Formats: sequence, C-alpha cells, structure tokens
Amino acid sequence: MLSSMKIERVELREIRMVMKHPFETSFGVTTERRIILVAVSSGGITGYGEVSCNETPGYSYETTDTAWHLLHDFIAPQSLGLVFEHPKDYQDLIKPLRGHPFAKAGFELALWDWFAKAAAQPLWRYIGGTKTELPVGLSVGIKKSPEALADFVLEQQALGYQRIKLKIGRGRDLAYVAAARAALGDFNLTVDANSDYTLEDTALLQEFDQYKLQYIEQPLENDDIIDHGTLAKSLTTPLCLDEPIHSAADVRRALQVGAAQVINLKIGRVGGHLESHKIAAYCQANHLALWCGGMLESGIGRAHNVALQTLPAFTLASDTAPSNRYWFEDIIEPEITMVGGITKPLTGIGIGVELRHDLIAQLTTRVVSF
Ligand code: OSB
Ligand code: MG
Repeated sequence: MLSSMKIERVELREIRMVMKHPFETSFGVTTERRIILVAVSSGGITGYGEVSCNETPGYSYETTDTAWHLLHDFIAPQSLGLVFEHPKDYQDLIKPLRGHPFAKAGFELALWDWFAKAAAQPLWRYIGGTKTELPVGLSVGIKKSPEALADFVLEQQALGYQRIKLKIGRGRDLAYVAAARAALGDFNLTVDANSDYTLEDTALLQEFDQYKLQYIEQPLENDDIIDHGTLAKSLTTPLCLDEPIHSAADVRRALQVGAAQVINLKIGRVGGHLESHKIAAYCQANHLALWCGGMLESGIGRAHNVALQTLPAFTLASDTAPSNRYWFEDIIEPEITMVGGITKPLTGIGIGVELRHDLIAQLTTRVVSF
C-alpha cells in the first residue's frame, strides 16, 4: 500500500461519444459529447477523472476547449514531480488559477481515484460514504410537444426512476408540466429552467405552484443567489439551486437569503470531491435537502458521482441514470445499472470500474502525455 504519490505521468485524452438521443435544454441541444479524460499515474497505479463541462458555454463559461487549455497549459505540466500525501494537497497547485472548476475537478477526481486505489479501498468507502442504496432520478430534455413528453415520461416512470425532472424554458413550460403531471399522477416531479427566467416572470413562475412540484431548479440567472431569495418568498414550491453554487460558502449565502431549500451538487461545478464533501457536510448540518446532479457524463464521471452520493448528506434522488440511458456502449466495465430505481455503490477499488481501453482508443480525437 502506498500512502503518498509523486506525479510521474499525466495523460489528457479527448473522446467523442455520440448520444443515443439528442438532449435539449433551455440553452441548446447536445447530440454528441466531447469529454476530456484525465489519467494520473504514480508507483504503478493510475487514477482516472473526467471533465464534465459542456462543449459550448451555455451551462457555464467553461467548455471542453477551455478545460483542455487549463489542463494542458497549466495544471498537467505544473503537477509533474509534485508529491501529494492526500488529494487535498492538490489545492496548493490550483490556488493561483482563478475560476475553471470543471477543468480543476477533472484532475482532482483522478487523484481521489489514485488514493483510494493506493489504500486498496472503494472510493466511496475512502471518502466515508455509508449509503448502499442510492435513489435515481431522471432528467428529461425538452420534447417536441407536451403530448410527446407525456408519452416519454410514462415510459420512463415504468423503468423505476424515483423522480423525473423536466427541462423547461420560456414558452416551453406550463403546458409541458401540466401534461407530465397528468400522465404521472402522484409522483416526484421537478422542473429545471437552467436560468431562462428573471424576477419579472414571477407571476408565470407562481403558476407552477399548482402542479405540486418537489422543487423548481434554477429558474433565474446563472450567477444569481439574491433574486432567488426574493422569488422564494412568492412561491410555495421549494427552490433548488444548481449553476451559482461553487462552494460551501455559496450554500451558506443561499441559506442566509432563503434562496434554496434544496441543493444540486455537481462535482465538476464545485471543483472536485474536496469541496463536494464540504458542501455535503454543510447541507447535513443545516438540514438542507441535497442530491447529486449530472452533466451527461461517461461512466468515469458517473462512477465518481455514485461514490459521492454514498455520503449520508444526500437525501433526494440524484441524476445518475444508468449508462444505457445516454450511451449505446459506455466506456467502463461494468456499466452503471439501476434496479427498481436504485443504483448501488461499486465494489471494486477506486472508482470501482475497469476502463474499456480499446473502445476509448476508437473514440479518441486527441491525446497528450506529460
Ligand atoms: O442543469 O442539470 C443540469 C446536463 C447538462 C447541463 C446541465 C444539466 C444537465 C442535466 C443532465 O440535467 C442530467 C444527467 O446527466 O443525467
Ligand atoms: Mg440543473
């Protein structure tokens, strides 16, 4: 067992994965993912991470290309030869680099996988996870019509998902929610606007209250917390924040102004596992509902998401749909699966999955080693 690492080799690899179905949100349609895989090696062990930001600056200012720039020109070359005793030691390396949490997280995730493997433990055990049955929710992209949405959600509900979240946007909102609610009956239903509204839309957003949603996710601007606090006072439906939460301090601010009763935690958006664990601890101490969001990740990112959700702070169904929801073939073995709306932590050491290196080689569009 190794207890410290000296970074000997870093590999950055971009792969392209065609999605089974286009995924539409208020900021655009995704048909193909461009994903950066980060591999960090030391002492015969390799840890794997994934950069999960989008290809376009629609969800966050980061893109696959800006993340490649950060990793290729700063993080990877500067990491070589450094000695880490714990994944948190990486914070010294990235401290001078402003912003870009998704890029930073790609590397940080690889370190956590490495340290868990070096300790011969599954990552979820290594981080102190305890939950062994993880409830799964589904995120549904915007469909052609309310009728098409109603058919789709009924089909998906039958697969066992414990919650369904509808992507909505201006002009593609209330009629869709009404159709989904009528189809699903009494079931955990939520909406995610990805920042498509402003406070001027308060009267429209109040109309959502009649559909008894579990929560409304990120109705207002992507970097706003304050206006969400104002909006919350006009709604009976709880609000969930996604885009503006980058740290435990942001969760504290949201709580201070009453902007959220629910937090969507995405590992990439907060810069990695370390900040994720701080957010989880803060939510648990302050009785805020918490779940793990997704970014249409490949199996590597999903395996990290599954490990994170085993922390006891996670109270609601997370967006960790099984591999076959988005992919014809995932790049991991075994794939992420769901039975009866539950996924289980992976039993192997580290992230708990093997990489399908032949498939990954076929999907690769660029690769650089340091
Ligand atoms: O807001 O949660 C979001 C995908 C891309 C960008 C933003 C979001 C999403 C999702 C995907 O909802 C959920 C998933 O990975 O299953
Ligand atoms: Mg969201």
